[in-house]
Amino acid sequence: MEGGICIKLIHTSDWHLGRIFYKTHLTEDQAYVLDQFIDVVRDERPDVVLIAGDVYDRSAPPVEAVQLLDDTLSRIVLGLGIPVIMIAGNHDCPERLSFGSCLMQGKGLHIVGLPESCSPIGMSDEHGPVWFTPIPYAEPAVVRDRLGAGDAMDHDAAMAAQVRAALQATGMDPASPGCNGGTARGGDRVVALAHAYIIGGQQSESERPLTLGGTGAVDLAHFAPFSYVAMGHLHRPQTLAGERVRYAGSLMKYSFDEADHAKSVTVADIDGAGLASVRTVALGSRRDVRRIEGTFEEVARGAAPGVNRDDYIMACLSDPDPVWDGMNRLRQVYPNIMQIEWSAGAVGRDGLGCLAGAGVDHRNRTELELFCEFYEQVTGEAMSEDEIAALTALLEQAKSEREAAAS
Ligand SMILES: [Mn+2]
Repeated sequence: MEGGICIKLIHTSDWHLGRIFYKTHLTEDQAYVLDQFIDVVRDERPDVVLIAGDVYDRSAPPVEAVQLLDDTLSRIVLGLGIPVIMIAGNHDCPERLSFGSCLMQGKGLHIVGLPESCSPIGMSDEHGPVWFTPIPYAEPAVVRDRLGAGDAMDHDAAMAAQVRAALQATGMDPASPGCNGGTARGGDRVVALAHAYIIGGQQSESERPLTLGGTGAVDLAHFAPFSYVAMGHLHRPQTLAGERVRYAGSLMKYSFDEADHAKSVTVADIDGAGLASVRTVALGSRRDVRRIEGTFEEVARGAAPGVNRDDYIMACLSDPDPVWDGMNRLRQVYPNIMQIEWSAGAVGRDGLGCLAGAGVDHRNRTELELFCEFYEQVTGEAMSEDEIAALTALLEQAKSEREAAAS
């Protein structure tokens, strides 16, 4: 498509549609933020919207999440007439995400799930062409298999192979001129979308590690050929390599360690020389995710006027003594309290003696009672009936084994 004086893009990622946060479905919260996102797209009128992976939270997302994505993409692509390029992240199932992608690209929706589908999408402004090259998340074994990259033994080597394939597909790799019918020439601007953990990036608790035992990190240097890299995976918005390599951050806060994040959408202009200038537009939330600190008494006084009591709350309590049934009592004040955390006062001072209640009559209590109380102290939640049944069976078994050993 023909653009104006320079290419303008909107970059977002890590929507995690269908996410469940402490047993609460977030679809309504996500729909609330996506309404704002569509308003931003309508106001900014970018040439293209880039979604850099983790579109869904799970490989088989719930029906409501699929409907929300369908509705959101339709409003942008059909309603506003703005094309969208979307890649798979590590939470997405690449085959499911890219269902119908050949059919939809004619309408301006480009979905790329698998690493071999990295054909560039061409646009242009008055300075010439700009190529958008999708680099979806893929396990090293998948890259070895599908790109024939036998040396891709870890995420870093796999990313090197994926970037190589992406450049070859644009026709820009000098080692393979004209490969795959790509028509880009040296000097053309190329924008990449990728989903990876780049060394040096700041992590958050709600990101699923890419490997067990390792970091799955990749080197920033792989992205040197690109004018701008629209990254997904890290949930804190952040920039690496000047403004050229950027994580847009997640749609909302998905863990309590993100309480201080300001979630946003990234708007980038790519000028004729291929230099990106970046700004952000803030995204608000229906309910904030935040921590409250203090004693039980203080927290139980409730929200200050004008502060949303429906926010998702973690209460960090500093009481020196245990508080019974704290979760249920605080839920009267904050209906969406998710967790209670005890600061050093309650747990650290006297250690387990403090946890076991008043510590005077624990000999009169059953093992089951003691464990249930311990569980609730530590987790902030009562044990479920199933858990109590399982524990009862376990205690019975231990008891009969003790008796058998003694006889
Ligand atoms: Mn993610």
